[in-house]
Amino acid sequence: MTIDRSRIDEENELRLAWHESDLAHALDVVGRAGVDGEAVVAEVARFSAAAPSWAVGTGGTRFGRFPGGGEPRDTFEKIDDVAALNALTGANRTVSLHVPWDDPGLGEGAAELRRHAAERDVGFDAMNSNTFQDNPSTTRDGAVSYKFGSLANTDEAVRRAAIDHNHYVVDLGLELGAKALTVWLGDGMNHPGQASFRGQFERVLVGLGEIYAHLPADWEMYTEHKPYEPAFYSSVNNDWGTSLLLAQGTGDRAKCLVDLGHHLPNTNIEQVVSRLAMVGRLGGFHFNDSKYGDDDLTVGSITPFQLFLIVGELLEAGGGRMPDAAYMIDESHNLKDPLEDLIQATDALQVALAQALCVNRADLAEAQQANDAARAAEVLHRGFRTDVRPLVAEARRRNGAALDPLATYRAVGYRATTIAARGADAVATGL
Ligand code: LRH
Ligand code: MN
Repeated sequence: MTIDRSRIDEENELRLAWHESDLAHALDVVGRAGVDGEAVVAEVARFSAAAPSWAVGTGGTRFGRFPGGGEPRDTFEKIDDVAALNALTGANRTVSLHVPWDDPGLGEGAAELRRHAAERDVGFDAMNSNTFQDNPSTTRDGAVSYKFGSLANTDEAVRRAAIDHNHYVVDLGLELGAKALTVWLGDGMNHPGQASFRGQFERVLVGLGEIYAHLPADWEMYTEHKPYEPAFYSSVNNDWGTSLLLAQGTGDRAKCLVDLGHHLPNTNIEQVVSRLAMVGRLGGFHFNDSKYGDDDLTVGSITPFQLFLIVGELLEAGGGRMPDAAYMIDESHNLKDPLEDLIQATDALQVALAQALCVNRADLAEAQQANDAARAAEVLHRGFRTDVRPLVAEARRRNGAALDPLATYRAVGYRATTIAARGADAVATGL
């Protein structure tokens, strides 16, 4: 199941004349701000964000889940959908797997999945382990439970099982061609006094050390912080400070992953990004958006200015280009068609990048040096308020993708074909 690229070309053909006049105008507008529009298009075309395997199906909450049908029934079909997504956006070239939700098994299983993905030009991004749910393949068939945590658990047998699971995820990722492991822990407390803050931290640090020791030399490991949920009094890796302590205490190739939804209200996330980049420990991102908690909503749908500022800090860290890091999307699609949501999330990232690239960095630095806050704001907002959509569409077109991916997704009727092939009641594994 893939998207016929000639259909994408046909849809682009319908829009080409408008696009070319819009593009000429956009290049002229940014040129007058001293910004090289062609360089913006090129840098946007270079960008890619991994699709989360756990979000190509419908997500839900504890109050309900409303699958839309035609969802991928296994990891092979999840990769088919990521390939279709990438054909439309040109900017989702990899998938991030979550084990055991995705587990082809070592050996022939992994080799078959790797072939399947390669045939569809989809690579494997950071692998995700899962020691926040009890699953026979991670709990020694129920011999242990993660109810009271995994790496932070006071029970050595539980910690051992969690470390072994992460070793397995690394071994699987190695066979698939991945180059990183993300460790997010649900470990924490629900009740004051339930455990020792220091004890939990020290046990996690030891566990991460044992996982890190198993990493191939060219791999990185990401610690993902989160203030609460599923623990509702404290999480062991609760914020960027703790995540940085864990990464620095584990090894040079241990870095911090910033999930935008894992910050308490009003946290200055762009400053967190600046700090982690400054000390060389910014490993990756889980992009999404939120209004209240870890809502996992569409990237840029609630706080697009914050996203623009975060990307601005990345360009600052990368000398005007996006620094090498694991850019990934982490969303839960409760209402929209998962692929339509991922198309809009990717577009929001491409737009934020183009807007941040349209900020004249020299003018901004000059205004900052002169403590001219009003001018600094003018320079910044000029970038944010530039209509960069033609530049983003051109970047997609140059990647052989769709000028208008959502309209093209609907025009080619991909979801109807998956419902026909997989069934209206086909539901994906995941959250
Ligand atoms: C935790 C999290 C983590 C994943 C999970 C699917 O909230 O962000 O990155 O393992 O979502
Ligand atoms: Mn995440």
